Amino acid sequence: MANMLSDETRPVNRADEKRARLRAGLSGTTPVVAVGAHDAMSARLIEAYGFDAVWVSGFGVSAMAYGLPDLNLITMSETLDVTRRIEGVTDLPVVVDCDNGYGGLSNVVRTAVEFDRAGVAAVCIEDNLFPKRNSLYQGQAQRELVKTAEQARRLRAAKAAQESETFVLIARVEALIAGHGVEAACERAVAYAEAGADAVLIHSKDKSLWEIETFLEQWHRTGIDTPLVAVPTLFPDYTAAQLSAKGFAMVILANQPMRASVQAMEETLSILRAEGKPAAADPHIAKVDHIFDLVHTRETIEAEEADEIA
Ligand code: SPV
Ligand code: MG
Repeated sequence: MANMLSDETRPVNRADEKRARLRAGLSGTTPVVAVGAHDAMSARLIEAYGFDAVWVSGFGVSAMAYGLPDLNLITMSETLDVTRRIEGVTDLPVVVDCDNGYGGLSNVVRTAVEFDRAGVAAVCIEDNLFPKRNSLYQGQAQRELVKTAEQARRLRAAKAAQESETFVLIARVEALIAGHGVEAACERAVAYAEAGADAVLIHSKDKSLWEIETFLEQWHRTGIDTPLVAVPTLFPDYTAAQLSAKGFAMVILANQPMRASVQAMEETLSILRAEGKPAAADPHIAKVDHIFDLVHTRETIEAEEADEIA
């Protein structure tokens, strides 16, 4: 009977509602703050602490779920697998870092289609050539980008292929990270916006914010109103409100929960190693009951045992 309902009375499905919330945030005046999750528990905690969206971090999933470096080693289906677990436990819009879409044009298209079908709010596709290198890595690494026109063609094809109207495609510009300069970065941002990207993520490692400020000057002169996204890992003193005032619609705090988890585990393991008994670690770690609560253990048991047939 659902198809007999008018648009006004048809229930909005969960994916559409989350996408609508993300889109409203991107076009609103207060910034959407997304935080990086690497698993379902980190996503639950991000929601519990009142953030607006979950960023499924490629770095986080590679390192935490697979113990691997962020070098395009995890596949689309492995990312989708972790994403489904995250999507299933949070009411926040989920924005998935799909690296470079795992290959060429057809891989980018398939990535958009599969994540759209999985009900996530958004994917982010970057212009690093396969195999990508994590943008924060400071060591020697070749950083090559897909040619601008080819990346625009891939993004256009992905937008044409998505099956829902509301799915959000974020195009990520790596030109500043790869050392191509502000002008090249702006050219790419314009090309990706014109290809139909719903938002543009401009990544930078410049702590002084000179690159970002200069990019923003050039970008604002184009008059294009596609929302901009920032990842301030390496300019961490700017608040989301300050970045919003500069023109960013969304701010991604990409990896702090992963780094918190690693530090907490290392501190606990070193205490256990030194003291040899669990009591030494107990004051520093979450209570077992807190974990039970976070995953709704009591409610699940009650539902399972309600009206049990004797
Ligand atoms: C990630 O979280 O995987 C990102 C952000 O892509 S960064 O590591 O800064 O490139
Ligand atoms: Mg990434």
